[in-house]
Amino acid sequence: TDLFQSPDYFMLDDLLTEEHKMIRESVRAYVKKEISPIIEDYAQRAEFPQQIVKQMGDLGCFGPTVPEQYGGGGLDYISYGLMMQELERGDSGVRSTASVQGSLVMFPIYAYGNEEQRNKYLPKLASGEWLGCFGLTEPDHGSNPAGMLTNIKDAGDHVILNGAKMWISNAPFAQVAVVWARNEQDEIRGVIVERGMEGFSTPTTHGKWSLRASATGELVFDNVKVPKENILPNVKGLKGPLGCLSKARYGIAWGALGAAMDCYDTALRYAKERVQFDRPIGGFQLQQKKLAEMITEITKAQLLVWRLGVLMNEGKATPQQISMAKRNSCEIATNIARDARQMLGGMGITGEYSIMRHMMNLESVITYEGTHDIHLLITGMDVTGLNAFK
Ligand code: TGC
Ligand code: FAD
Repeated sequence: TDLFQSPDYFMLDDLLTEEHKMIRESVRAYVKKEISPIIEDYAQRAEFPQQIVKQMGDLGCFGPTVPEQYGGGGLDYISYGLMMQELERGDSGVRSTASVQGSLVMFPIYAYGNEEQRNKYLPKLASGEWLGCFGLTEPDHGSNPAGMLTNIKDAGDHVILNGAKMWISNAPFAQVAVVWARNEQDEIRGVIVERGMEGFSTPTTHGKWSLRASATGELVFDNVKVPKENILPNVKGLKGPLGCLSKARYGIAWGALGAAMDCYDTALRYAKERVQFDRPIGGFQLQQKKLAEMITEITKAQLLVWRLGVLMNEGKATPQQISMAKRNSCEIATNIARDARQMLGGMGITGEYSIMRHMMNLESVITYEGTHDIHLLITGMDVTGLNAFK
């Protein structure tokens, strides 16, 4: 086929079912047809391609692990991982849109919501009719969300929401926001805020050099009256938002590999074609070292995320394992993108090739959903039993 090459050095396809491979092919074909031809242009213009929301909904990229009765895919975690891998092969911002919608908006409504909330929101989010966003980070509380200031106060049949969230993916276009706020009992609660509620605004964040094709914004709450029926009843405390992050970080562990694969494929093809000193640059040992290390790291990471997917399916994956995989994939993908970019020489800095865009995008991916440092400290705490945060 003329679809993208998929590095598979250790025949990992043998570990996938026919259904997994079909899902991967369909998302790969979608990316090839609808994303790759347009994405560079949108990124250059720093514009969000709004049409992808409905397209990804139709394809089943939103909430693939949510049960079918709510519009989800009823699929396993390997399927979800493969979808994220293929979307991020196109662009990390496209994968971001899907991560937020599925893991950070649909998952909490499914896992912590009641039946009315599930029925009201999930089918419209799954189909892409509505776009959602997730508000945890605040201007003064990023890595340490436990310190959040955004708050709700009881006012009879509703609560009054005040505060602000920052760096929120999808915010400028979202109809629905899952927002984490502190109540008067000092508990962190999830509330569903809808566009149009008085006092709620979503100013766009401009000037990003990364994830330019993804819309980022603030969420500002100025005495917003939120009906009590919009509070997620079944979770209290930071484990609510952190539980969502576990699902999204898992998807990113697969997704960042997609970006790495695209950089590797591009550099490999270029190295075989580009002639300097009368031979293809791929014949030089220095370039071979880069390519050999890329495929080695991709292969190791593929095994790690596949195993993590099996543990997720069995309900045995720990947040610490997810942190390690997210961190490792981001680490290798950023290194691969940088090396691949150098292999293309001057061409590597242009939009003719996807590498520079991936490289810049990955600076967000290595920062959001917990920074590289935070994930390292989670592993450090796990192996030593000593908490470096407190
Ligand atoms: P800590 O005391 O460790 O934990 C509080 C409670 O939460 C539980 N827990 C988890 N549960 C599920 N999954 C996880 N990953 C969990 N991690 C912790 C924990 O067991 C405890 O439960 P309980 O029952 O005892 O109350 O909390 P801490 O305040 O010490 O925080 C630790 C730390 C630093 C690891 C945490 O704050 C953290 O992960 N910080 C990073 C913040 C972060 O990742 N923000 C992401 C914002 S969202 C985003 O970036 C979206 S980008 C999406 C896109 O565009 O793709
Ligand atoms: P800070 O927490 O201020 O960290 C600054 C530096 O200090 C980092 O290097 C960090 O590693 C380091 N540091 C912090 N604490 C420690 C420590 N204890 N030990 C050692 N080093 C430490 N958030 C959402 O809620 N929803 C979203 O949809 C969302 N989308 C995003 C999209 C983009 C494009 C970006 C860039 C961010 C997004 N975020 C989102 C926010 C993201 O999760 C935060 O940026 C991230 O958690 C880090 O917080 P911060 O930016 O405040 O950095």
